[in-house]
Amino acid sequence: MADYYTGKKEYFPKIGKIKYEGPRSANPLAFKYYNPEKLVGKKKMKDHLRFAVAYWHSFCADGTDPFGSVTHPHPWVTDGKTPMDIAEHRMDAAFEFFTKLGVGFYCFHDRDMAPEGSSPAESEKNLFTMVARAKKLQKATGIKLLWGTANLFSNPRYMNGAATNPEFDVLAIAANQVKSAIDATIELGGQGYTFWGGREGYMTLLNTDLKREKDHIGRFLGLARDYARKQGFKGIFYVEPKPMEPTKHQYDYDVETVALFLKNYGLEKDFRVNIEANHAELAGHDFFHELETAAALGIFGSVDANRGDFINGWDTDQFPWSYYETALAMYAILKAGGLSAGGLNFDAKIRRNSVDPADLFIAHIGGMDAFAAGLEIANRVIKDGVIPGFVKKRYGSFSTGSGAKFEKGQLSFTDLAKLGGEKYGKAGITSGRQEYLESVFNQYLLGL
Ligand code: XLS
Ligand code: CA
Ligand code: CA
Repeated sequence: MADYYTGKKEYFPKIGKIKYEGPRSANPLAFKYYNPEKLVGKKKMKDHLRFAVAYWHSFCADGTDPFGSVTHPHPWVTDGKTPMDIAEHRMDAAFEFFTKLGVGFYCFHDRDMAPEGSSPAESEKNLFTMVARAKKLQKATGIKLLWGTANLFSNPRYMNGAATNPEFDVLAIAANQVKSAIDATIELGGQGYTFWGGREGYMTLLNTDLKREKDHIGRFLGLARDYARKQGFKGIFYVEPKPMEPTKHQYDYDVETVALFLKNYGLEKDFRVNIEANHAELAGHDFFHELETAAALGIFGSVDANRGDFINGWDTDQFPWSYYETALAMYAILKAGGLSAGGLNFDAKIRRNSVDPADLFIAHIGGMDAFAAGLEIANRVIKDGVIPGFVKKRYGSFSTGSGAKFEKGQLSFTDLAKLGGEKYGKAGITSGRQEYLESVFNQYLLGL
């Protein structure tokens, strides 16, 4: 059993269970808006928001960037004797963090949890040793696995892609790795399994057969799904769109691109999208757009809640803080029927110069508060009904008469043209009232 639970070692000894203290609290280690048991509409906040912590950024990332070395020397790493020893201590620290923070879920890559061995068999053994420990810790704490995934981008063998690698052997090695990661996810009762195509794209088309690569990854995902279903996996598969970085062009560019990809390869029944706010921005969209698009296409699944920086054009993976962003996101999510089996995963890292051990807590608390406030604002928008009512009315001409017939497919193009001929006049000169709606939204933001 883990160090923390046997009382042998605490990794965050100065920090206790984080509590809700309300908006006026000056305690950085308390929630200001996230009050897990509070009812918002018919559900508790914690059930609306389904927060998850990302294992990789929180317990593996060490502040290294292309310009500098480690700034976060984690005690579970510096005290560790072997890679497996480090992995065990890291997991204990992780579960201590999850419980003190009070989140219900976590997400992991195979290689975050267990070190790669010198053979596939050794890697699998390492992973399953750690899975056994995680299973005990999940049972002791009630923390659940939102989704698992395989890291198919760090090892040099994946420099030309994994499922889209021009060499068949690499694709087969990736399958071997994904099989173990799926088995691990099933063993831990994971509610989802994610595919993020980090190196599944190209750096130049001069060396790339785009058609073959897309066919290969389409087939790969289908085979992985069939395997997982056969093993009894009942959860949701996610593709996580991202337009670029580390490749120049990634095949799962954005939600719309992924939707077509899923249809083309017969994956649309089992797969949904895991939408990351930061990736939406990199694709030239806003987060709201990607969420609404996914909902419209019936593939909305889960969320990576980390944002970018509008001034920087890369994946900064920062914790959310803007109420506009979280309120618009929660508005889209509530309209889509909520998160169901998905969650809000903080795929975010503290800044390199955030070196106080409390910073990891404060970052998550801030992100959770931002989404809790966003949820309340979105709930007010929906409850009050002015904005949704405006939209409904705006399309009212399609709800009755000829408009309704058109939507039901009861008009031919000739019928339509004939009606158009009769409708000449003032049609179309109607205000979209954007500024009005924006100012109404601002009122909800302040709770009015
Ligand atoms: C990287 C991605 C990655 C996925 C999981 O940009 O966000 O962290 O979420 O592989
Ligand atoms: Ca990211
Ligand atoms: Ca992500």
